[in-house]
Amino acid sequence: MKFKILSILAISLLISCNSSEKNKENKRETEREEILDTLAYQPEEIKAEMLRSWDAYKQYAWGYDVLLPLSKSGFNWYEESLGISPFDAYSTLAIMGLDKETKEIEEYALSKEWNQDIYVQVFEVNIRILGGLLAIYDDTKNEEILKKAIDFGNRLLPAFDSPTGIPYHSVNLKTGATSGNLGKGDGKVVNTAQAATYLFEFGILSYYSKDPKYYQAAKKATKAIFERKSEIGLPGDFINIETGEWVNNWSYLQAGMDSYYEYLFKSNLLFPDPEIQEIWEYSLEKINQYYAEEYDGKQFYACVNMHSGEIVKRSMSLYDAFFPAIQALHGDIENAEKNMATWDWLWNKYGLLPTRYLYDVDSIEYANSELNPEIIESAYYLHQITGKQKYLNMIYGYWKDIKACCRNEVAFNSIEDVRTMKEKDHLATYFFAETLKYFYVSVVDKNEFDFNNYVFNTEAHPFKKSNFNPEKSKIRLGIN
Ligand code: DMJ
Repeated sequence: MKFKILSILAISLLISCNSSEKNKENKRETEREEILDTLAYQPEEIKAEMLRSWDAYKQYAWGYDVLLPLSKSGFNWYEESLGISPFDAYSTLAIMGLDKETKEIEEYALSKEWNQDIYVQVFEVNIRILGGLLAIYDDTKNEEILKKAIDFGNRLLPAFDSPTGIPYHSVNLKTGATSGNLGKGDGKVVNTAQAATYLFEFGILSYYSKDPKYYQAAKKATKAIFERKSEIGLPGDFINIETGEWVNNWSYLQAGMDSYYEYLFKSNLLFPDPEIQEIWEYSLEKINQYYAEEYDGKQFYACVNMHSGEIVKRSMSLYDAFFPAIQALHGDIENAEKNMATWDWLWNKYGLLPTRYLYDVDSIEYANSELNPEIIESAYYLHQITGKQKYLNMIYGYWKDIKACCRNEVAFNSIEDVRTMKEKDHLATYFFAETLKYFYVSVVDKNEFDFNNYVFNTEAHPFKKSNFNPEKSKIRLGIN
């Protein structure tokens, strides 16, 4: 009897906890609906916040890679600074028409020498520094900047000199020596995103330098991943670049694989390549067949075994929130909207996205949140493509929440734990490149920035489609 009473008590406690959780979520949503009018922001506000944060970087961290906004100091990724933040900030400042600041960065980029005796992560510097340099060139057409981009690209190329054509994890900018020693396993292992997120920047570099070698190296690496797909057509998540063998057999959309898929699609928008187009179509079909699942009435994209397709983990990392944008641009509005609804639900549950959440057990795996842009990016694409006000409303809500939890005396900071909103002394470089850019272009007039005219790299550096002539692309990139 005692046991029965205890069980009833436990069950009712569980029900009441669940329903109070649900009530909390519903309340947040209702609140958001009710105060939407007061949430709308103007582009000037984002511009002012960009300037304020940029000034803080200049004042406290100039010369360093990133700003530490709480201790008001700077931090470097490696033993020597690469000075990354300015490369990421340029294209956002340019869209905002902040000419004095962009001129300063252009001069800074011209003064930069890359002959540094340090090993840098090929993936990260490609999307941020090479992507940033190319965005400066695209905007200014300053040939000296193009020379800097070519010089930087040439310093990355030795990394691709491997038995498979997949780049080593890192390369020494001065000597061209490669090192896999920051990777997993035996030190020659990279994840799929590190292996094959180069088509876009290397394609632009080939186009402007008129030398196909960059695009061809990127394409070889991409095909090396695709050709090693499993018997059911899925790539794995970690590969040995020398043997070409998978060292892990999971497959997913999350960080570690995300931008491999992103570039299969996006590079075609600038440089149509039938081979890559075919790989993308094939891969999308597999994503929908194996990763996608409806769970508890929502659309999720799970981690699966690359050989059997069986679900191995039901999780979502905030990076995979980029995917509704891709689905929408590809034309799969139905799945894009379902997927976006899931991300918005998770944001509303915590008031920010945790880095990783396990949706089957309703639990956070990694609770930090680093001002990442992906959910804003997807809401922006969906608003542009469907014209539905609800997506702009989501963006208004995200801005309100970020201001409430992350705005500090000098700029913005990351969060250690979304459950407590404990602050973290870090401002990632992509906050300048992506997060503030997406907030800005979501509300700015079409005359100032027209979504339809641009394709963004994975770091949100925008490239004008009309700058790239398809016929010239074929010759300059060596596309058959
Ligand atoms: C960015 O550096 C890039 O978008 C990258 O592809 C993964 N995500 C981070 C920001 O979250």
